[in-house]
Amino acid sequence: MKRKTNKIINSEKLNNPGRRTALKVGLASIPVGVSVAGISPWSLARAGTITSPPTTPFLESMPIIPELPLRTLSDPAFIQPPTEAPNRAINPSTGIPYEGRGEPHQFRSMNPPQYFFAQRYGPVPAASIHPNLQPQINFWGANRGGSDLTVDKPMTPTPTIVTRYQAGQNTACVVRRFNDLPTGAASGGFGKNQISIHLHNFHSGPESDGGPCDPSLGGLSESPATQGRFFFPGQYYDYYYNMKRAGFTNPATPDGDIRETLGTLWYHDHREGHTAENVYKGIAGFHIVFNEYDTGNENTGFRLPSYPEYDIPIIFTDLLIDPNTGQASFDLFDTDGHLGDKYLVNGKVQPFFNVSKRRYRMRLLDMGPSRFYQLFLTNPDNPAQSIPFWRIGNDGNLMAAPKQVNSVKLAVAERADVIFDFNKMTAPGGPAPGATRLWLENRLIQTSGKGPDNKLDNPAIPQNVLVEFRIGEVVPDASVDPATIANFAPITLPPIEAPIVTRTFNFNRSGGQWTVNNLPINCDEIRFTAQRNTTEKWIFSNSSGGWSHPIHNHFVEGRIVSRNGIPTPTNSEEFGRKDVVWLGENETVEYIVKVTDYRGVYPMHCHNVVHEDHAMMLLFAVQDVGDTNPAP
Ligand SMILES: [Cu+2]
Repeated sequence: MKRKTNKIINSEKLNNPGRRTALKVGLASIPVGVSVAGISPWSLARAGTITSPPTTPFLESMPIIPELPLRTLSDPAFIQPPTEAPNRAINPSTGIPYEGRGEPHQFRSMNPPQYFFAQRYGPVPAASIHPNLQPQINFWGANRGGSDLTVDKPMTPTPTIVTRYQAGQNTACVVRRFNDLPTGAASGGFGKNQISIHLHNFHSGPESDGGPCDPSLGGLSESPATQGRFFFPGQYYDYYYNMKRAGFTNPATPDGDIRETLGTLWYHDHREGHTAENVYKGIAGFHIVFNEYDTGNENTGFRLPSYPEYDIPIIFTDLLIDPNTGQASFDLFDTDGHLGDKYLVNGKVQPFFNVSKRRYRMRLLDMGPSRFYQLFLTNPDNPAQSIPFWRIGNDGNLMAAPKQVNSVKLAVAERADVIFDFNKMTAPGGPAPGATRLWLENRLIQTSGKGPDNKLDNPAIPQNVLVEFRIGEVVPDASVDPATIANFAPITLPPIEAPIVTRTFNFNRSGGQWTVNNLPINCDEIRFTAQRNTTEKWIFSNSSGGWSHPIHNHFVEGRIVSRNGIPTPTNSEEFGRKDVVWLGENETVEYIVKVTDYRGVYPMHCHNVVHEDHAMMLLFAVQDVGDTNPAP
């Protein structure tokens, strides 16, 4: 079958050049700091050509990310009431539709929204990320929903959203997101003020998924009159989350299948072609879902450490600071991937964090853009110690049972829920007796955006540290020791059903671009259609040497059933549900998914967001009738 040429994507890319191939010859002779073609010199600084200014670690405390408050419908944010159909009436003060959404909320009448949140996306006021660095003036973020950005200021990471599954109850919510980003070119030379906010791994209808684009909703059109997926300055977009597990349309399970329970999610911009820039600018935050068993209260259910005191979301990225400007720089022309040399952790460079001698749940998230991590706890005063801890979650899921580990590996977008028991670790007979501080450090060496070097650095090198935990006194702890948790039943693994279709996806490089089966994203093309309520086997393959790709598909998570022909061992951290697959060089992974409930268009892509933007992504659909295309 002949494939359509995508004229839109080509002109889009030329208007905001992201192609290294087209321009690298010309750029090579241009010194850093000289503006070309209207592109800020900041955006030209590249890892290897500059080094961030020196910083002294552990000068400031790691911030706790604030929670997004609930609002009532009488709040000014809801002067235009939330509606099932998108509000496409023209706002007389902007001349464009009030709402950017292009489709109605699916299945909303089954669970009408009960809880309402608002957020306004805008520029973050000059933000101190470290006392040795200049305040950052090019960050974007979201506020806590107030209508006055000078009072309720946008922040990054964006506020944590907390919602809940509750069987037998309707806990559905709407998150109204306003785009208050500035019009015109983005400050700093990178970023696109048209946004689409994806709730990573939630079982959402396509209209609330925050996808990159959709052929039926304007493809890549930049006209607010036709575009229905990303929304523009002056518009809002209502995201509806029914807070039901997958399977809720099955009359036998109106609350969904409890085995499909999700917990540690995150949300971020997903605008086609500009995701890396917008996430690097700061549009990323946590969305945590509690439930009847993982309650957020250490006195009930599984008795995991209580939120928010002892359940700490931690999001990290790596920044490159241009010493000439003092600002975070992003190289639009390096499509290998972006690497920084400063770890930014909850918005601060290499902070410390005061903890007590008790158990903490920490939710670790690699927000990219391109770095892979292998995280260890290290006693800087005795680096030879090996300090095990407990992993209880992988991506959005509790694992089958807690697992004691010495490290966790994270590709971009992957999460790990861990339990650090600072009392037991530092007690006599523990792995770090008497330790007064521990470092959370990344020992995985990575020297280019292509992927990690598959080598570990030595322990206790200060620049590898994300955060220093400073250990205080013993305090009461009602949580249970993970060693005593045999499993997380009834949240267990669903059975793997026989696939009706097998499809192969080769993540490779073709024509100077990142591709899936040799094709870059085309926002006007759906590459395959899965049949609703059936199971498929997807084979992810990476035959291009030297590259690693974290593969993510929206809408449904899956099970990694084999890696390089070897069935996933039951004691593997990968033995469970996953929404990101770390696809290393020359690897092949078999992944099983079952698509349920919603109909519509979703993407599959590499979550090295630079690869994603250039353009390792495809669109697929879920409908009542599917196809059997084996190599979409
Ligand atoms: Cu990739």
